[in-house]
Amino acid sequence: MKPNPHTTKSELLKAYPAKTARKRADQIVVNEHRADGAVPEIRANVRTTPGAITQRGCTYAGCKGVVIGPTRDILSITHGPIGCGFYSWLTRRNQTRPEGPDDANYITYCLSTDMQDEQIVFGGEKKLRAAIEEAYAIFHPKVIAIFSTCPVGLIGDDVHSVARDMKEKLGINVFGFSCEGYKGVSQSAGHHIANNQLFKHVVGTNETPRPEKFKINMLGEYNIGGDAFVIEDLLERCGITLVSTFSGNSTYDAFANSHMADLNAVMCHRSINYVAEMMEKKFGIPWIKVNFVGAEGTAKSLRHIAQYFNDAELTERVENVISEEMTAVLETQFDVRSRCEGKTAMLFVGGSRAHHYQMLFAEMGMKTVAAGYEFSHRDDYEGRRVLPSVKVDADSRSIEELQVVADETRYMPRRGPDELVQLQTGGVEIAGYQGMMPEMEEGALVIDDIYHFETERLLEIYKPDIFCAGIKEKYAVQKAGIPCKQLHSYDYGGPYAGFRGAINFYNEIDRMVNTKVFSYARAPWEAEEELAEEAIAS
Ligand code: CFM
Repeated sequence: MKPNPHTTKSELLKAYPAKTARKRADQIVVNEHRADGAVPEIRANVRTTPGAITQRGCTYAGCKGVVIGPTRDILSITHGPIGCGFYSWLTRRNQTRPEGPDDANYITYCLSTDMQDEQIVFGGEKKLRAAIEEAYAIFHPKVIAIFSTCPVGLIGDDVHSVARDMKEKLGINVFGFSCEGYKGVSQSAGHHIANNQLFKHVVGTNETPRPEKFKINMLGEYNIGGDAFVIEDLLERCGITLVSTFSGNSTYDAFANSHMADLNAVMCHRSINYVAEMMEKKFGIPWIKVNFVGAEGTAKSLRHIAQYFNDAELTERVENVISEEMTAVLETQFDVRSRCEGKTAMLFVGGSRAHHYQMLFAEMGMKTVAAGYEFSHRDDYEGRRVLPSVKVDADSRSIEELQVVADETRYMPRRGPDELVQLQTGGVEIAGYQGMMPEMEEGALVIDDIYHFETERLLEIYKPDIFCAGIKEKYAVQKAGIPCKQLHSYDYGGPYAGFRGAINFYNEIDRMVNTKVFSYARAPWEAEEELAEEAIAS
């Protein structure tokens, strides 16, 4: 029998003390669409209850690991105890492809100031200066970024003044991030801080003109498992120039030159919408939401880019690429549907994939019965139309909101107001994102920042055919007899973006949901019980 989402919600809440349950109730929502298309309000981007096991990461992780980390030629130095650097070293599967042996690639390195008790007591700026000089002498990078960990904020080291001095002394770009782990309620704060500094210190600092006709930036695509390579290939075949990607397979110079593009295509809205908004204000570059996860989403995104440029030849090339790819996609879809149709999935991951990957499951005939983000905001759940009513609390207020105005000489609206209206009527939404909930089924459970206790209860109640999360959840889920697909790192798989990626995903999920291996698994104590029963019986 299909579990009732309302009863499930009360079941989850009844384990908590009254006050916690009251607050938590607003973060666990049954998706019910109203006639005007609106969805229920969800509480999001708030502190995790102390004592709960959350899936979330910290602000430093969102800044250093997520947004800046994938850029190969920015030399990143973690200012703090060695653990923060070490545990953020190569743990995200962002791939990069240097253009030749001389192209800088620092991703494989882990640089840290290795703060000790002495620095905690007497300050760490001296050690930071020395570290920057040492790193410069070894690598001669064109840019150095400094990332603050919790103790840096607690003792009051001024990484920004160190960066300014070093910039002058070394003659290269050096800038710092006040991305102390505790700065926000999750890694989401780190995204915002990274966006701000990239915008202040990098975007628009390289004026090399770009002669190409159809120039875009891809925002919020981080090349996990090679996704960006697939997208790059598709765009190239369509004749669309990728000026920069924020920040999968990216370089510093591409960011610096990114204001030369005529369109920003936003993939992960949560992590990078700030750069999109600021580039629109300062340079006049419109942005649209795209989604290259799922064959249908990929086709739609390519078509929207073509509509934006409104060029017959481009449109024809895009249509050709789509039809070249779709034959193989449909063949695999047909095949996997025979085994996967009607199976159920749960997705609890990050700030955009819990939405995007539902499309891939739908293409396989699978149903998403519950989903949620770790750290997204209400607009990622309910759509940007709720933005005016989002309450800004003290935690969000501590993150700088840059005041951006049109650039005196470089502001150039890429499309006139009439053209923008025309695009909207043609189905290309400018600066819009509908969010996850409007696209989810009626009665599906939506849970923000899911706590581990709730994960275990959901598995018992719903027994989904697959659960998607990360490494921290994986083995607990599999011990419950349910396969777990990591949607952060893709386990060892991928790419899953684009048409080719969709085929990869269909095949892997088909294999996972149809394997019998988990039903054979016995915990040692279960085996002992069985032996004891057998002994009694004989
Ligand atoms: Fe954006 Fe990401 Fe995600 Fe994210 Fe992330 Fe990631 Fe993610 Mo892990 S930027 S919000 S902070 S799509 S690292 S590539 S998989 S939680 S859903």
